Amino acid sequence: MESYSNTQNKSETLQKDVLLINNPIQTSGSQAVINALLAEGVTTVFGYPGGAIMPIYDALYDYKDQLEHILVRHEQGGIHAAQGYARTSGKVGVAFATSGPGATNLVTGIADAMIDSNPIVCITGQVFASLLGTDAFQETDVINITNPITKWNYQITDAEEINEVLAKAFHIARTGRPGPVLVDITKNAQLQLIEKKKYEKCAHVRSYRPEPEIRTEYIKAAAEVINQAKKPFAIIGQGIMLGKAEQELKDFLAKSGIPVATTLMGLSSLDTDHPQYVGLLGMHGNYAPNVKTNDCDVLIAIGMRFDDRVTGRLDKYAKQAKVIHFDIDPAEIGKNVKVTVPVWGDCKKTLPLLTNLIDTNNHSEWLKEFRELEKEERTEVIDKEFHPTTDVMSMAEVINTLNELTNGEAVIVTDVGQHQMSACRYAKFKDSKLMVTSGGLGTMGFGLPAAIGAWYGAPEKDIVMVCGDGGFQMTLQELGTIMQFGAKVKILILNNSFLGMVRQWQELFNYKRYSFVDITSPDFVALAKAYQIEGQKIEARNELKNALKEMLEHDGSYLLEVVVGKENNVFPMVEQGTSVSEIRLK
Ligand SMILES: Cc1ncc(C[n+]2csc(CCOP(=O)(O)OP(=O)(O)O)c2C)c(N)n1
Repeated sequence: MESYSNTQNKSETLQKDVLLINNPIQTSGSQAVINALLAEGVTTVFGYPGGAIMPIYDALYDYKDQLEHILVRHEQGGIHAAQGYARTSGKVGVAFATSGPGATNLVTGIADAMIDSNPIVCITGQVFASLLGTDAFQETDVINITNPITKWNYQITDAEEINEVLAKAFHIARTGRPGPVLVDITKNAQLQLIEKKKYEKCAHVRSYRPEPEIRTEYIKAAAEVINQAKKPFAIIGQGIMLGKAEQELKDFLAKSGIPVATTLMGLSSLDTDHPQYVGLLGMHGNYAPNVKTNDCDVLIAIGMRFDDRVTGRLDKYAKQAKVIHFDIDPAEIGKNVKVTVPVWGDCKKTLPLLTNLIDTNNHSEWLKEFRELEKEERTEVIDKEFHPTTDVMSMAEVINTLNELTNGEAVIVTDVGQHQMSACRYAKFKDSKLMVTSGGLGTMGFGLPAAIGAWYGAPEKDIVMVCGDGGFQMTLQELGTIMQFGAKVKILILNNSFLGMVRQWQELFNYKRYSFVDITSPDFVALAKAYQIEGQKIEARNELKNALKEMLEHDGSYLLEVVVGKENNVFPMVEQGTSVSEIRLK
């Protein structure tokens, strides 16, 4: 613990804070922080205290009823939980951490939130302003560390800035293309007494334009291209959900009759049983949408960013097609793929404008071409995975059985690896915001804490966290958070006793030289029990359905470990360096 030599006398501070609660004139910086959060409608914060953020925690003490604080077991867990919360609730997730190691423990989650466009506000404590730059105890330059991985960050050294900066932070995190913002507050600013001022929400920041101006001439151009297309294909990303444009998408699809696929991050923006839905794009996505990307004449990309896992080899990506790209972030348009018609703007506004201008159409013959390829994937891959001839279970059959029980209504949270690809390929979704996964960064250890946050964001839903035996061991300490606060998370560990995804690559590309991918695990069920969480382990197929049922019906968190094939691979696969139409079925 740091020395208090730089702080005021402890009991003096305490007395002052107690007096401040009902003081109509004065407030402390810390209380201003709490007031700002309440004014922004924050109800849940995920965090971990420490010396440099103690005044904020002290102020929080008096607001326990209005502001729920979930004490995670590691700051990385705190930010992943805030991400999960943001993803299922559509609101800004908030994470607290202390200076130094607390702040650096947030870094992975901040990078993850940045690349996956999660609206997050991180508040970190910092050493006294007078000590900045002196290598003070637990001092780290979190502003420079997080500069490239935040949408905006700022260090407050004077409490007078708190209202304005936090208002700006929430505005920037949630508007335009959402992202993480970090506000670092020195301890003197937290303790500083200031005059009470009304908190004004921010609606505008100079030189920050969250929404580019909509250019109707480009929407007209897009409509013309679509109206002439014989084989148009829509590919959608998370932008649909971030823009709350699910209905606008459905209207566009209904009128246009165009087949549609999603990216990993776009999963659940559309019912997986939608008649025009043709599957998942990307390295382990479905066969038809990958192949047809290189066959369509018009590619309509909406709220997605042509990630390399989606495009495969860029110089062989959709070269035959005219590309129309809808995005709120102009920097994404033309970044990876040359665009014929750029449509800047919020797709909630641009999509209806487009729908008005397009002809009513029916592309049933073109859709049939997707369905033909789908049949191939079904016989070559899916049927074999759903009904293996071996005794040992496949990941796919576990997810398929889960679908029968959840009916596409559960939130599926994943960790990273083969199980993630399997869950994303096979999970069914009937509603929006039901898929929570680490897409852009691929962060192992994301699953468990994100699932905790997902439950706080949507406590009325079943939260099923699908995880590998490797990734679970990265953040399993968050079982303690579940135990203490009672989040209801169904933990489904698909145990192949390997770091499966890396093993798959070593098998396919490194001549089966399995270099350090063999991983032993503890007794997961006993571990869960140590945290007062019920669970069981199964190995036999005939136990699967009942075990999943028991897990789902259990009132509270539950851990189910399913032993799956050690050397099963996830197919199809677009090998790195190959084109999407060269996707391998086996
Ligand atoms: C923090 C982090 N470290 C390393 C990796 C590289 N990596 C990707 S998948 C994977 C294996 C995951 O193994 P497991 O959690 O058992 O899941 P499986 O692939 O077997 O389903 C690894 C090591 C990563 N994505 N994230």
